[in-house]
Amino acid sequence: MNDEYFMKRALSLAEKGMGFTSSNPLVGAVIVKNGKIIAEGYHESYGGNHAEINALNNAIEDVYGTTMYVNLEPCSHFGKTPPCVNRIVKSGIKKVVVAMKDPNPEVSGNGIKILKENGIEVEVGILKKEAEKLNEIFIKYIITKRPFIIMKAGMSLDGKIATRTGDSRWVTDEKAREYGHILRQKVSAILVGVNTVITDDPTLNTRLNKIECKDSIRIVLDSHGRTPITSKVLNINPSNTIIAVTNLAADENIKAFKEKGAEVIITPAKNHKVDLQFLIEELGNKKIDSLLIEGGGEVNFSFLKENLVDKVIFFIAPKIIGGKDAKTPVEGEGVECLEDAICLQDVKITSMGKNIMIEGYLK
Ligand code: AOF
Ligand code: ZN
Repeated sequence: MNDEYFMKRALSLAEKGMGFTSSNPLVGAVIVKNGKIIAEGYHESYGGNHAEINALNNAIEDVYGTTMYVNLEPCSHFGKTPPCVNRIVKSGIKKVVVAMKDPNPEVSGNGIKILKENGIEVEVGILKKEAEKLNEIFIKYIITKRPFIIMKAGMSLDGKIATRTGDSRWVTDEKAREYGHILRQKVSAILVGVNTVITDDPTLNTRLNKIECKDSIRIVLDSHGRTPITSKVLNINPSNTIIAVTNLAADENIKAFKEKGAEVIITPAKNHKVDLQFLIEELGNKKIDSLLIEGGGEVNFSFLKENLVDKVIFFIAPKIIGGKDAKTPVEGEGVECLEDAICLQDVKITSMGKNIMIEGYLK
């Protein structure tokens, strides 16, 4: 059993907090004595104990002289809880192995510095890449105060998200759809266009069998305030819904949305549409650290055009739908030349049941 083994354990503990810690990071910690884990802990929910404190509290033996593995640099600031480094120093832990430095400007190296000043050996960088991936949302949000934006789409082999008549249930298979719900669990908010609400009337809730679910905030892009008053987003848990309109929307519609219990964000109109930059900034101010864009094609293209997307996840099903009028995942006007095509980086391809998942990042 080596450093990587124990850090892997810290990372998988961290993952258990997924969906419950935002806008804070996912953090796990293990304490090792003579090659054996004697304590584990993770950050379970926003505002709660940090992982290091939970691990120390859970120790079944004296932690004096032991090594702690934690996927994020221990904090050095007074936030909602006192600094973890104080507790670590007091506990007599001899060595701390950290996967990555904390990007939070309030910590950013200071935690490591304090540990070292107190004679604790610190090693940084074990499974750094994995740790950064696990906390990609936190890293973007803590630095920019803007949400990490994931665009998700499921399409047929010939690139359609529905038939020409609009039949879209289901293009991808069950496994891919279940992964879609894991993504919903991971983010603070899910965004769709008003046309999706009008045609599909989705609930946009999270449905997972094995784990406890939380429902993300639902955001409808609705420039002219056309969301039907009878729609599910306005009638099932409406306080979890934000309707983003422009100042072109009728006052009585805005009033009706609010009376239903939804929140309304009014943005300036940009070419008769919601000003996405304005909206994203507003969502960041509301501590929404992550957003899953669930299309359609016009909405997807608008986000890409504005350079707002951080990560793209597409599922491809081995089915051929055909039809020049069948919708595709990215519409709008598209790019003119191939050299202007939006290219993904760090691409990962995974088989999922009969489907393929392709994910990658945008600069
Ligand atoms: C967490 N959980 O396990 C660790 C964190 O506002 P606070 O006091 O909860 O502090 C949040 C900051 O603490 C967070 O941005 C990160 O920099 C640091 N570490 N946070 O929520 C944890 N270890
Ligand atoms: Zn802490």
